[in-house]
Amino acid sequence: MTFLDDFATMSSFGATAAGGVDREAATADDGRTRRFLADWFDRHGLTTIVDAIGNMYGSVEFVPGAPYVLVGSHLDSQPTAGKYDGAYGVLAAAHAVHHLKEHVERGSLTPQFNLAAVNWFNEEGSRFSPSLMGSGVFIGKFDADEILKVTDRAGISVRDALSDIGFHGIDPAPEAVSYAEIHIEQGPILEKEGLRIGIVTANWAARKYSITVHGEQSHTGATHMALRHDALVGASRIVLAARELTRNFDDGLLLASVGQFDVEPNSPIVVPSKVTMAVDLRSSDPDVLEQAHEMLLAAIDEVTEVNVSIDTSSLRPSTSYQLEGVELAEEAAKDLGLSHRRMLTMAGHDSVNLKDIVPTVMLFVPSVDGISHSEKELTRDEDLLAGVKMLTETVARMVRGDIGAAHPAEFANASHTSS
Ligand code: HGY
Ligand code: MN
Ligand code: MN
Repeated sequence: MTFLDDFATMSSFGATAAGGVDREAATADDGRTRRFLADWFDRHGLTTIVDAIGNMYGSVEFVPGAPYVLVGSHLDSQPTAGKYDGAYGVLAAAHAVHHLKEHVERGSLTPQFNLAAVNWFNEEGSRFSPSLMGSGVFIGKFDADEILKVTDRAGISVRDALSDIGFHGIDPAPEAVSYAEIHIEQGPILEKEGLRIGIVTANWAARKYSITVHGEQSHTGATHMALRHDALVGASRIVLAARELTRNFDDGLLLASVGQFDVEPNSPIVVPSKVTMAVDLRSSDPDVLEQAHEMLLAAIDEVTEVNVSIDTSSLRPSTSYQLEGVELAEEAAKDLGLSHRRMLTMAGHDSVNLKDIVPTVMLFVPSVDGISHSEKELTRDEDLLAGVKMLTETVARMVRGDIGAAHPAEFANASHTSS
């Protein structure tokens, strides 16, 4: 099967009528997609490993005891999403790993490290918050037991949801020496500039907030206006304040939205008692993000008539991908004759986590009109295929040891001295 055939099959799980997919983390359709991937690993001689937080690895051991070059992305999606976000990178990783396994078996690639394709659990953070969950546990930023207790809006825990689809695993996660990921750009730059490959140098800074607005429930048709404490009015002021914040900065420097909003009790004849909402602020400039943060807090302070609590507030700082990985990817693109440029990522990716512990390479392919988190998401077949080629060449260089800390002899020494 070719890559495009496999991608078409994979995109049939959770497919929507409008050509996208709907498979939030640990839903039945995520489970179906995962089983397809595990079966693919099996058919291509890769060993499926599932860890306690539901990360899946299709691994091949070349050098006993050596750590792994990991290459992956995520299969979970936003609700009514595009079919490329994440899933493309997982399937590209699987194909790259299989191709390189054949190279090693033929003797045309001498590996220093082992190799595994990865599907990280719950990158999107739409069903279970926060996002980048599986990779966050992998790097030790989150505690697995705490994360397994997180519940969705229906009260179902991560642990139960993963158990229900058969992916609450018991295998230890492999040790990483380096990481690579390919993803659709989700922005318009590569398409506009007519380039095939983006090589990511850093991520935008982001702040995410969960906010609850507490009002007082009463009768819409019988409560005097002066006596109302309408949670929805307070929440609406915050929605508009977030939009207004962006006007304080040059165009494009600050992005702000409320993407999630729940009204209680949500009856036509009841003044709302409670609204829960999620605010997302992002900037390429950390100072701008901090100014926007202060302005948002000030705007929230001005909301009277109801009580506002900020339940969680998290900062994803802007950090750089290791230069050695950027240069490795540039060399690979040059040797393959693929046009490329350096760029930033506005969206979060599992690679943002992985780069905190190992040298990490993040690659982009073009998105038509820059559309993402939409069923209209599209990346052209020739760009998908060029990306698989680029990822495969990049990972080949990582497996032969062009970047990454140690050499096999050093593992032997390390295990002797530590035992
Ligand atoms: O961009 C985001 O924060 C998401 O997790 N991809
Ligand atoms: Mn993604
Ligand atoms: Mn996404």
